[in-house]
Amino acid sequence: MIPLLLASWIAAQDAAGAARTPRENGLSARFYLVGEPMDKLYPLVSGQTPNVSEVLPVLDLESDKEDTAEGMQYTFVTVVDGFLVVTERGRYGLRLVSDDGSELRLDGAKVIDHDGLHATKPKDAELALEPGEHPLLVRHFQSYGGWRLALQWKPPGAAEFVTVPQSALACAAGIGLDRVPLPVPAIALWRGPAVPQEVPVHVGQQEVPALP
Ligand SMILES: [Ca+2]
Repeated sequence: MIPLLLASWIAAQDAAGAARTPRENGLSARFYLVGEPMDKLYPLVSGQTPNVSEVLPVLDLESDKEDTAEGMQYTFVTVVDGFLVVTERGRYGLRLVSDDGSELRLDGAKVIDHDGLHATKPKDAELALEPGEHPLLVRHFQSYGGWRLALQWKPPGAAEFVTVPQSALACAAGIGLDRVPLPVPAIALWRGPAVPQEVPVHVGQQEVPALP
């Protein structure tokens, strides 16, 4: 009984949220020039302006064919967020392909931990998903050499992983408009002994509390 009530409440909240914030298909991506080597994902000190902010139709970036982060390709942090839009209940394979490290959070939980310095390689998870919008956050860092960041999935019944299509991605409408001229001062990473903050999640122009 309680799970049913909880599911109804969550569905109502989802519906209310969808009504409040206009959506467009795609994901919000923000790139932050770092200017120093990194060996893992570090939280960003909050309140910093990204060097590039745009809405991507799909997440399938590669250094050799993308100029999204041109001029800052050596060391940068990428934050991508929005929603995974599921129309069919079932078990979904999710895959992050990255160079260097990355992680995927879905519905507030870290579902793929692909952190650390590494060349392009995949890491997978399999989740049971209900229909609806699932808040999604991808963090990524690039520290020299080539770079890559892609989000793929294997919906129920599919045989292979494919790039998550634009129709299954959503973000708040009208947020991919900032483009800050380079060069700008390098951003600050949090290197304190504890991690008191996380990368803020942007939904529209609103900065919402960090995910657990
Ligand atoms: Ca690299």
